Amino acid sequence: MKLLYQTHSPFARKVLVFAYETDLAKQIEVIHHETSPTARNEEVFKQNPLGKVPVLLRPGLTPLFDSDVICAYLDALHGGPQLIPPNGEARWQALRLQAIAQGLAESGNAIRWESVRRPAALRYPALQDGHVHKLRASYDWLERNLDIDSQLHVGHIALATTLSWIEFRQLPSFREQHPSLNHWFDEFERRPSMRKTPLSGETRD
Ligand SMILES: N[C@@H](CCC(=O)N[C@@H](CS)C(=O)NCC(=O)O)C(=O)O
Repeated sequence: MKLLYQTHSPFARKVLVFAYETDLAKQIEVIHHETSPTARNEEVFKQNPLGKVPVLLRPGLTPLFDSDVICAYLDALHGGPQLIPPNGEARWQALRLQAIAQGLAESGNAIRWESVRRPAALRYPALQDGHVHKLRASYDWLERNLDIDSQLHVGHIALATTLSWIEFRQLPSFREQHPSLNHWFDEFERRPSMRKTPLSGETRD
């Protein structure tokens, strides 16, 4: 399999960390692509009409996107413990945490558009403020609700890769007043799957 990837994408890294955690990474060739809505990447558009990474290319089968779908597919390929719990309340907790992580990455990206990516004359401070508020509210929510003691699941992977990217991009920090979240994240970053997938590079718009 091939993974259309980006070394500075939290969504792409989520898939690769998931692949390491499920021992599938050795079956995946990682191919870096730069993507931006203002800089069309033909190779990515050929596989995903949204022009976004990650995309998983499977021999003889259709391409898969986005990161949620690819993780669900990978979870069906390995023989270890499921990282997306198949049923019960554990399933909804894992998927809900994944949803928060996805939303954090999307809001972080919106903040970057309003602070560094969009030309200065086109920025809208109220929109940036609104997304900063979502980050701060989510950090508070995570401090109260993160299931730090449950078995590893997709939500943990999505959250750790997103928080790592938030620090990498120097977005509003989760470090202040969230001791439990901090401790959990620092521990998670020590996992080999995280160490093997460092973030690097700059967005090209
Ligand atoms: N919901 C998607 C989001 C993917 C995404 O936004 N990828 C970014 C890289 S971080 C991208 O390729 N953006 C290009 C664009 O928006 O045109 C997922 O979870 O995979």
